[in-house]
Amino acid sequence: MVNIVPNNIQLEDDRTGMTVSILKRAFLDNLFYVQAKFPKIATKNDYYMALAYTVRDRLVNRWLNTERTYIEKAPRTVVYLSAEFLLGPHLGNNLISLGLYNVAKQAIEELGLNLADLLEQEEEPGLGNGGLGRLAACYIDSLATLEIPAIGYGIRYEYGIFDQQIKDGWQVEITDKWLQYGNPWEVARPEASLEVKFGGHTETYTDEFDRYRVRWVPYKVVKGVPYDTPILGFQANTANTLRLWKAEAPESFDFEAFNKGDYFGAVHEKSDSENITKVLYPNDESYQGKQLRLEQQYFFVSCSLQDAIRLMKLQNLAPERFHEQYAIQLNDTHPTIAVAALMRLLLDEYGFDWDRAWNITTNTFAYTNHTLLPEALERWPLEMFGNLLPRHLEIIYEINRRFLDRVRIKFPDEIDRLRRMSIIDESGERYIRMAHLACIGSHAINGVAELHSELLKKTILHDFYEMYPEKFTNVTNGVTPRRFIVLSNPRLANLITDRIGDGWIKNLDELRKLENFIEDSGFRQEFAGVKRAVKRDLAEQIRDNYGIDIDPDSLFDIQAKRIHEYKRQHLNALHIITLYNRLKADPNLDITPRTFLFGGKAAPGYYMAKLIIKLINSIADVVNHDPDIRGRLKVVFLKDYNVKFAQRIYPAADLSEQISTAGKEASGTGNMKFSMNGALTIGTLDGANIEIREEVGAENFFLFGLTAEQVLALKASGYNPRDYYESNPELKLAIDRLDSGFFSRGDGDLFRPLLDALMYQDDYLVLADYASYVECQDRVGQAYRDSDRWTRMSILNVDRMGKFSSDRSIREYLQKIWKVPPVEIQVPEYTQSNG
Ligand code: T68
Repeated sequence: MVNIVPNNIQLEDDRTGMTVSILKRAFLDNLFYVQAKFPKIATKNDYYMALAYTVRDRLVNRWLNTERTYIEKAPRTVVYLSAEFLLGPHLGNNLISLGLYNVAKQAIEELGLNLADLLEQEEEPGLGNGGLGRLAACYIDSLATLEIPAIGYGIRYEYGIFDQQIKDGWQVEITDKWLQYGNPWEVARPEASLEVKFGGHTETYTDEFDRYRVRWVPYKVVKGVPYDTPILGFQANTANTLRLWKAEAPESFDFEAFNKGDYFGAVHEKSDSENITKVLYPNDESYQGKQLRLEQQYFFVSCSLQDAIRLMKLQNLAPERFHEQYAIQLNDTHPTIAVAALMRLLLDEYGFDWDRAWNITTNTFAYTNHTLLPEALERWPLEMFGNLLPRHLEIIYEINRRFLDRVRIKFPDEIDRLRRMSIIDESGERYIRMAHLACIGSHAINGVAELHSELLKKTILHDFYEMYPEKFTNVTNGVTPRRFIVLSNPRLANLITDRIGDGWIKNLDELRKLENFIEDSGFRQEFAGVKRAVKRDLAEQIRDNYGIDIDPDSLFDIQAKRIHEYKRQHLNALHIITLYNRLKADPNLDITPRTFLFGGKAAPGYYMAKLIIKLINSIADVVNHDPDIRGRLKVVFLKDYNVKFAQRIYPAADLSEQISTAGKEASGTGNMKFSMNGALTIGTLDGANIEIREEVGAENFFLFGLTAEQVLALKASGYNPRDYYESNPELKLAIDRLDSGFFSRGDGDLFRPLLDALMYQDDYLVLADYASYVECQDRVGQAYRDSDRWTRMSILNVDRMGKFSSDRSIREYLQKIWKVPPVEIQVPEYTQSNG
């Protein structure tokens, strides 16, 4: 057992003190001793750092007691393996978890500063692309809040998702130097570094028991250095650890090269090693077979598995209990090499026989799929894979051989099935199919919304479903109400708490109590007042940052998410053009004033997505400056959409755009965050939209578009987008205006690639859904005019969002897959914790 404090020395009690005066003293103390600044010369960032350290000091006791409890009690633990954690800023969240927000606000104000200013200083760790990485962040929040022993393992990218600037309407990418002023929330643990092997070859030998064994002789070794961040539960003593790995060169390797006198070679090798965790790949939903990406994946997976086994040693547990000790979730296929990596450790390092190793492995892993898009499915060229991970390739061959034997038994004489299900794709150049390895090596496979899980079984994983029906399940995504209501929308949170108490924050189903207030006009007025106030704040920020005046009383119609053709930002754009065209045709037309806000990044190599950004900005240029419009339509593309900004956007929305082609969006999570903050959704029957509509009621949801089934049927029957263009005059005019260069200063070629894709291909059925979308938007515009009715619908959206708390999702994972019980953490005062 670890003594936190030697018997004869007491730590300063102030570190746990939570009063205004203690916080002020601690803040000034940290400014002086840690930042080494006195107030007169301190920058805003110094003040932010001083407050961050003050808050961190107040969670360390929980963190260490959690760690100590886990070492002593060795409870079964969830391991969340994810190449991405899109955390967002820590300070505000930690203040809320500790119940310190208001005290800190007062302390900071009494020192003549402003808490909002300091919160604004934090550079967020953008260690993810979008929904998948943000989901991982919500899940570790819920795991801690539910007091579940859990570890998140991932990669400490030096550069996270790029910063987006807009120049002349186009996206420009800037590197994200999130670490440049230091990160007060992480603790480096170089003493716990591990080594990861790459390349080389394998050898066989016989061990002392005369058994045939394999040894991997690598070409190079890279060091993994862990950086730990505490993940505090809301009003809980549990503070779990997010452990992110940074790649460095091992000293021994430098040394060899130095001895050969090759100084530059040695330094070069060092920077080569560090490259592994240099930068996050900025592609969501599309896969490129880059070797460095595979190196990233294997690097963090190898570190994490070794670390988990090391922790078991500390707990005096033998590795054959690995699957009893850990439930490891694979967040998409990115960490799936873990299946082969754990097999290798058990076979080669611990000498287990195959069947025992395989039993442990398959009982350990579970796999979450996040997409049906074929271009996103990971496959590694076999040769590259074999060069980098020769032993893992051998193991994968053996997994595959045994697996195909079983398929042959279950489905005799089905050669084509074997070909389809093999881990090795041999249709042309040979590839390793990671989703197949994940399905074979896991005991559970889930999609992230009902429809998505059904489609997985019917389409891309159909053969695996027939092979192992019992493995398949659904866990609909959820989001944390701590960050996405309490922190991001304090006015709404206070109003809710004022009426129903604060139990809803940990038990979101309690929001249903709001229904009792729906006939209370005072409540409805207050509720509408909250929305207006939040919209006014955002309008002010947009005026300051963009010099664009938007009307807070207009309908805020918002689409904020990664830019992708399947998400159909261009369908939204066609609607804006349509409204514009109507006003040009009849400037006195009585329409509902609207502000269209867009936010989102395009993958740097995705030309069409970048053209969509240019399209939105080009439309904005024309619409915002046309005197005929008289300010009734405004369009703003908000640059550099990230978690911090998302927190300002969701609360201000009246209308949430969830308009993906049915069957393409696995779940969506932004849809939940908007709705929780009282936005109504205009959406297709896709992903979690279906379940949101079920919960809030069809009458409180604006539905349009083809269903997933109709999409397939239309495509099968020979879809011709041109027919829709020819037969719909409003659509024709919108497209013709784009084609004529009306929105691009006469340059008719600018949007040609986009228009050609729509007119001749239209993979995502934009033209087929246009009429239904515009008709639905007309209903939205009408509904908004009855503001009391709108407010009622908005309240009911908040009221009925309980299902979409990530706490519910985590409970489902626990019950269906992980089977990990909670562990209560006792937090004694420092002075009592000597024993
Ligand atoms: C998203 N996927 C789904 N992928 O699109 C979304 N992909 O429907 C779902 O709600 C969310 O996952 C959570 O389940 C992604 O965000 C990626 O970001 C990604 C990143 C790298 C490679 C492939």
